[in-house]
Amino acid sequence: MNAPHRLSAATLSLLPSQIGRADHPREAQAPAIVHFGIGAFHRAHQAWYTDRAAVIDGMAWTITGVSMRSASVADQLNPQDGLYSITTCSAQSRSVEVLQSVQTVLVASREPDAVIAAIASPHTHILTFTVTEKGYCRTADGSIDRTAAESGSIYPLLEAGLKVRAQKGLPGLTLLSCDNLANNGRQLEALLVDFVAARDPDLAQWIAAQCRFPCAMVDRIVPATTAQDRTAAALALGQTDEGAVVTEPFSQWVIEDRFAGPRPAWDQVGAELVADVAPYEMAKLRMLNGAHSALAYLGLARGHGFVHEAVADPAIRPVVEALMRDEALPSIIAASDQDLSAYADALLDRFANPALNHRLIQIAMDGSQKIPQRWLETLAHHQQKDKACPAILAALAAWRAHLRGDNVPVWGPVEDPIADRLTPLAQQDDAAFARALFGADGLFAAFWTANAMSMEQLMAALARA
Ligand code: CS2
Repeated sequence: MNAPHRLSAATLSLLPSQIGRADHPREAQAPAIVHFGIGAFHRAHQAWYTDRAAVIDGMAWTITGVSMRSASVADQLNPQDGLYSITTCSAQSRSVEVLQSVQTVLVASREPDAVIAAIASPHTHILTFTVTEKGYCRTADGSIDRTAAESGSIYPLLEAGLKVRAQKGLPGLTLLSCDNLANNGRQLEALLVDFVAARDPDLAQWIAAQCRFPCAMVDRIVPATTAQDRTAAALALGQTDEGAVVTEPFSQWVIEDRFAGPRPAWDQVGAELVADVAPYEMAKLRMLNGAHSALAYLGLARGHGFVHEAVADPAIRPVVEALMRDEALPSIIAASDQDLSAYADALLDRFANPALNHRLIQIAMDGSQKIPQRWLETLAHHQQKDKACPAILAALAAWRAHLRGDNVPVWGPVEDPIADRLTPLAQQDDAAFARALFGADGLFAAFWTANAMSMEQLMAALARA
């Protein structure tokens, strides 16, 4: 096909009329958000809410995106003046809109001073984060891993930028974590304050007193964009779009109402501002993400590539249903407006979306960082009541097979920051593997230490996988 123009501010007026876009000016002096980890998820979630809020605010907040290492998103979006399309699709519908909330993308590894200046800018009020679980640089017990934090992480940048603010007498910022961690805001606060305190106790005190770290539950399924998705976007736009993202119609953002200063009118475009995020966050991590990880490892083992294929497999679906309904659900104390059984129904429908092509191998990545909050906290909860969790144990056994390398011939190397420790353990016999991870001194003992009964059940599950 022939798509001569590349999407940009200059070609915006050439877009076909059916392409949605919020009408808003992009002002240089606009209040700003600096976002760390500008992958597809941020572009289809927080940036989408921010774009929509511009109409309500009558003033467009702008986003400066930061990639920590790779220049690929900068190369996609900067030549397009930050513009990109999002295609929302289900079996029944498909719509395309162009978003304008991202202004520019910086690459921290090559221009750290520009990132520090963005944090220190008087126009900046909010820092948001989707740096993935491993981006928080936590040790197995949840404290800061200084070696990881010193090598190309968010922490030195935050420290330097906030130091300039403190020195100039500028107000503190809201640091809003949008990653799938339990209690994500408090974790970020504790990790950052701890990181800074070792070198600059005064600054650590300033951060604790002047900045706010709300917790948030974020939800939208956003698969990694493929070449095919870009071709489809170009067809719809009549222009090429290297930054295109594809997502589902559903989106949810529940944010703890705890800001240091102003924020976009996110609450008027669908986000929920609440006093306590914990029940929403727990339901999302244990039910949605817990089911996702189970689909990934059980699905790959049975030769599936996508979430919608795995959830349709009669050998897998009952396990995933049991994981959500019988194991995760009863471990959660729901908020008054939450119906967790309806939530499970809705999740099964979302997983079945045939238009998304959400890759299981994408979800299987970084299991060591995800499994504690997705499965192990549920196991620990039920163990106290001597209740067995056969579905989670079956999923754990499938994870072990993945770590052992069973899926490598088809899906390539195991991607996990501690794969070099986990793979040799997974290759040992069942008992040695189980003890090394979940025994009294196990790698994951801080989240779940299996008692004698659970150990026996885990061994049976491992023998079956
Ligand atoms: C997924 C999540 O990749 C994964 O581990 O479970 O990215 C999931 O798609 C999102 O959290 C949905 O909101």
